[in-house]
Amino acid sequence: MQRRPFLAAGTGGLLVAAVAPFDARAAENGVLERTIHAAPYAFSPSANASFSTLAYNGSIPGPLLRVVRGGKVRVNFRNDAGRPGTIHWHGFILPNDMDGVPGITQAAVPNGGSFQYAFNAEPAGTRWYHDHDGAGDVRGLFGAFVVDEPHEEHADKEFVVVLHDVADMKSFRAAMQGRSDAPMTDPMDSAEMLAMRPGDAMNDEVAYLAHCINGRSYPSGAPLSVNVGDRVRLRILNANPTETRYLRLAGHRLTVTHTDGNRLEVPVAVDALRLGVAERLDAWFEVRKPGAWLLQTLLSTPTAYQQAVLVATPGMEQSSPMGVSSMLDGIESFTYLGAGGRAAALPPYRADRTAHYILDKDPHVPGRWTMNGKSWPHVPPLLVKRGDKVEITFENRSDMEHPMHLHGHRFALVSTNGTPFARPLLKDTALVAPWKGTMTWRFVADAYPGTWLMHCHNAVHMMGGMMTEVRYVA
Ligand SMILES: [Cu+2]
Repeated sequence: MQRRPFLAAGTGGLLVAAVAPFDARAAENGVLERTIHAAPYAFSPSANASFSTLAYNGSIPGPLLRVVRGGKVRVNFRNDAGRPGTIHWHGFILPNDMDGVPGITQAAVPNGGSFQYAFNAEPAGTRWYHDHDGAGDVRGLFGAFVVDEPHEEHADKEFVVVLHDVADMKSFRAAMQGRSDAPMTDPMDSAEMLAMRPGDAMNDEVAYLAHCINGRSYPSGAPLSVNVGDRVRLRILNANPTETRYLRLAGHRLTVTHTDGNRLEVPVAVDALRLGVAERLDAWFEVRKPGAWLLQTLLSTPTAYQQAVLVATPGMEQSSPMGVSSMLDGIESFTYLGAGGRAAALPPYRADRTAHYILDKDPHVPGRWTMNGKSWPHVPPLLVKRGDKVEITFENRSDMEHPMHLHGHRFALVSTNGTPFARPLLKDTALVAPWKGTMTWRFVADAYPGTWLMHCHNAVHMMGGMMTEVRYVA
């Protein structure tokens, strides 16, 4: 009998179907062999727009990679992008020398060069891959990567939804120097806008020339075709290099089951998703009647309509779709606390290593971003021994949020802004709120030994120095 466990979230129930243990036989013959070729590309998200940029295999996003958990991944990376490059496998737990960080885990692959990536696909979930050398990913060098759990609950339809925007590289460079004049485009009543204070200089925003879902600007792009009765799974990735995104599906609530590809203990139903840079959410909905609805991000810009895709039942593709308001007022958005639930206190934890990072911008050098007052490569690495229990806290003194990312591990997000969670979220990237926002991670250093980057995934902040290492020592 078909179970409908995700729907239980709306009524506060528990997940009905347990995940069956991993069946090694299912992955026995799972081998993913691909060539990923980085090269210049004329990107055309709609009929009247074309941008000279970079892409993997002639598409933005790059090809969707998919393999069953435990399967072997062999990627032949060929670089003809006209610049050095590497591929980072975001959210994967893999040997350090496969992590794709130039100058740390491998030499950058020069233009005309190649590199073989080989690792086992672990863990299951919605993951992605992107360039990690300079602003290659900002230009378009990224793609989604789904690692399937063999016995996960069945979806009638499943769509990968990649949010991305074409950056105005001139404004990107200006933002890097702290002298951009690009406006904020978050919803007017979003946490991002509400964090603005009088006199706050908006000199680190990037301007975006086109807004896309799966490489198309609405109304270009094929509808997501669904049938009445379908339970639909969306695997959503925010590949925008600097901006948090809010996403809604008109006429529907969305039930979030996974954060960064990792299953929530209890799914949570919301009106709007919120994804920081590089975050992923898996969200489900059920099609209850024929119709046409927009799946759309919320932006306060005249071109906001572009970041949408039609979801339609057969025969409804031409009808005028239901849309959404660009305001967040009165609706329920996804939050870490909403998914994790409030606890009275954190469970005791005997950390072998603790680290506290104050995130800020350098008051003296425009465009320089700091961790404990220092910028990459001068932030001291966090040294851990294999097996150490680690606790990391962040405190954000700046006026912008920071999507902090740890390579090669998953951490438990156990509290934000002083509130401990009843059910910690398993993640690889999480947003620290501005103006004294705080966040605590816990994890065991039981990944592959090596040097793992930990950095803000906002490309402007990362390239401006908000980056350090978690380094395994003997
Ligand atoms: Cu940041």
